[in-house]
Amino acid sequence: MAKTIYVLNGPNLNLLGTREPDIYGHHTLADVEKLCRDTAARFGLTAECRQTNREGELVDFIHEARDKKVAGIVINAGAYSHTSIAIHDALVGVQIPAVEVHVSNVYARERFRHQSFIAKAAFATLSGFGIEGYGLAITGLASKIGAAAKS
Ligand code: CA2
Repeated sequence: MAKTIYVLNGPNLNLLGTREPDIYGHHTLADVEKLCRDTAARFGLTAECRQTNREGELVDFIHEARDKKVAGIVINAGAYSHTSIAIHDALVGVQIPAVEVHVSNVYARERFRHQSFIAKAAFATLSGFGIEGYGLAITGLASKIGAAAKS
């Protein structure tokens, strides 16, 4: 059976493509999720995509990933990246390989975006590649978990 990965998006990422295109581009969350499903399929993986505006629900999704024996997590925790010890602790607790993604280059923005609690629990971070960062994250995650590209 195909291995499953979770793609988790946090607060306000449902607004992608509707405002601030200079920072976040024109693509929508639906575009992100399609890109993730398509990229995962290239490695024989199934991407299950979730978005929530609630911190605790992100924690619940991470716990659910452990219960369902998910092979990896791609997470853009949005603004919670910069504040949430709870999400950090959940990722450390489940011991599932995780990649952090940011659409924008957070290091070229306000100082408060330079800190990430998620980065400390992830094996890699991608920031500033636009939505392509999700595809790159899945490619890196596939390599990490030993999922080879299908011909
Ligand atoms: O660059 C990213 O992916 C962020 O995680 C996006 C978060 C931000 O708080 C992080 O610092 C960096 C915000 C997501 C809000 O997305 C919007 C998209 C369009 C219009 C308004 C908000």
